[in-house]
Amino acid sequence: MGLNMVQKIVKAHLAEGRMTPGETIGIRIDQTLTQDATGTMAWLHFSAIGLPRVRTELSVSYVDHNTLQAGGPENAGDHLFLQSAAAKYGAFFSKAGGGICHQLHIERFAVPGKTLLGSDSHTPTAGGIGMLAIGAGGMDVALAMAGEPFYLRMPKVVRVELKGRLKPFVSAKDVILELLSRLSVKGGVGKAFEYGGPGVKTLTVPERATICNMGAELGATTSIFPADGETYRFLKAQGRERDFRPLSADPDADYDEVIELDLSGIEPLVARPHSPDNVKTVRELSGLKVHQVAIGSCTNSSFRDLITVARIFQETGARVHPDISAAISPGSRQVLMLLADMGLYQVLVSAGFRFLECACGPCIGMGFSPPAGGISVRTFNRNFLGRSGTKDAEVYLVSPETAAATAIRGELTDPRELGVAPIEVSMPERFPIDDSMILAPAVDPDEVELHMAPHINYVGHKDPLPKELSGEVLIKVGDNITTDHILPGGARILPLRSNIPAIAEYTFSVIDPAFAKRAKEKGGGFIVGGENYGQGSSREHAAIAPMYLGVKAVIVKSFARIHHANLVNFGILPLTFVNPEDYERIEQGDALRLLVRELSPGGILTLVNETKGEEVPVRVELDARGVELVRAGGILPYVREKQGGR
Ligand code: MIC
Ligand code: SF4
Repeated sequence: MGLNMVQKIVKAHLAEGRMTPGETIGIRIDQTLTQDATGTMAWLHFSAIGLPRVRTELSVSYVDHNTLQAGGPENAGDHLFLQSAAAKYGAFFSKAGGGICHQLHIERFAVPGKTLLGSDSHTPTAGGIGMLAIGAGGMDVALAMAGEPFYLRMPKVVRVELKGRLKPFVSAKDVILELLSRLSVKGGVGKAFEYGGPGVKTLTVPERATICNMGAELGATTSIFPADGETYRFLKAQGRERDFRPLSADPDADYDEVIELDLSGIEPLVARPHSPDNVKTVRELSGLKVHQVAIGSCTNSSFRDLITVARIFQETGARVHPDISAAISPGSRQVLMLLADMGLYQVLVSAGFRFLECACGPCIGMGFSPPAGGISVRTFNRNFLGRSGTKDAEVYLVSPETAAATAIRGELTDPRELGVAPIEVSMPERFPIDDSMILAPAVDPDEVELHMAPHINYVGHKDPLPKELSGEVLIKVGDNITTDHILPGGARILPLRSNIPAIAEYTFSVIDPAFAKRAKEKGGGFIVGGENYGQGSSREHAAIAPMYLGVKAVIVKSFARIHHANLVNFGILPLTFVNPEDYERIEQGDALRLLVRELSPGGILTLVNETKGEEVPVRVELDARGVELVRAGGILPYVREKQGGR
């Protein structure tokens, strides 16, 4: 039997385990990426592990999230720390304003057939070029930089068979929205999506990257496209043809599931508030009055996307509607330079667009927040409650084509209604290449001192697990709780990412502002939740902050992959209800007690609800390694002990 692409790459990198879906495997990591919002912790962890240099083929530390530097020294202080850590420990450093990590990585570093681990949930964007790219928490990335394998459950592999060709004004964003509408934000959990079929060659690398990017919203472990002639042309235009190696599935490869998608049948789609799978056709919602339009983010800020938007304005001769505030944050300076070289920057500026930095910006609530109750149409990947920085804003996710048409009309508009002739964006023979904002590591690491900005306050683990856990249910939440609910982003909170005691104050602040105070008063306790708990961002702060506040165990119906791994890394016991109905039998404020002396992988424990005088069976969601980690109080003491014991 032949192999699919995921199996091929996993097989070539397998350090431990068997490639059976659901089983824990350890894979060797070739490249890592970190970004500033998660990177400060990742590099603090790396420093705590105590190695002199990274052991990967390539590690890149990007600054793209916290670039607002609004009214305080934290952002800039973090940047200096990251720059010094990269220089000292042997990583490349991409300066603030250079671009969004995923866009830059695909342009300048990604290599087909290799593995990439990134401390950001959209790391699978590099699957667009044929990499096995996975998002993880900062600690897992720090360990990969230390040369440790990355542990995950071998995913089921889903083949998405693409047929036909997209109609004019329908694009990659609509493809992934179509999949989200079919499968939901839980539909990809435990799975990798592998794209194949005759439709693949009709999609350019940036379009493939858009699709892989939002595979994260399906909850998927990763997504991947073949590396073919189109990939070669892209790498050649980046001056990187030497990095090309072909990748495709064997003709007789086996899949756990097959989905067919006829590209020609897809129409412009929109995800309504507050979930990326809340999908309707643009036609159905056409006419919705809009306050702002934002174009950018790691999903849709490539040359292909911004040229398309510019051409729509050029062809129509239109300007941004007077009632709309419209902004563009280009994915990289290369994209910006290309627009300028083609005279299209001029077109967009004259049309009335506000140009923001080449960074994540509004996607993570760093600027351009909508007005109160405002409606914002964005080419981004997440529209979770409060993420834009405005608590009651309504965010709609669309393609660049739909965003352009909406900016022109002032209301949600199907781009086909503009009556513009189809737009073809061809790839330049050669992109404008300028790596001057990417700094190489220091030649002599000993010369470099870590710049510890005064606000940095590191907490990396807790005490070893006691024999019994007891305390109150501090909060009970429903299904699909995101890490944006647990630890929000935004201009006020993001600057605190390297200060755990300070950021912990904001735990659950969007849904329950009293949480942190209560947790501290009660000396910690339990969290109870529903399905897919912790979906979304990879931010390990959503585990570290609860750990700091004394959360002992999280009891839910099911976990999202990255958040689950983060809980384990910081010694919080992850439990699931054996009978999902038992969720109804526990309430906030109930006093719980749990004997954890007998902790075994997948074992069943009896949770005593002292308030109700009832008992509820719960499953230990840990493999053998996880049991060790939680017992030790997190992975840091475990790794230190392991290294010392060698
Ligand atoms: C996001 O899109 O939510 C982020 C911000 O990029 C996060 C990382 C973070 O919280 O720093 C992610 O996707 O992992
Ligand atoms: Fe940045 Fe937004 Fe992409 Fe996250 S989803 S990496 S915040 S652009």
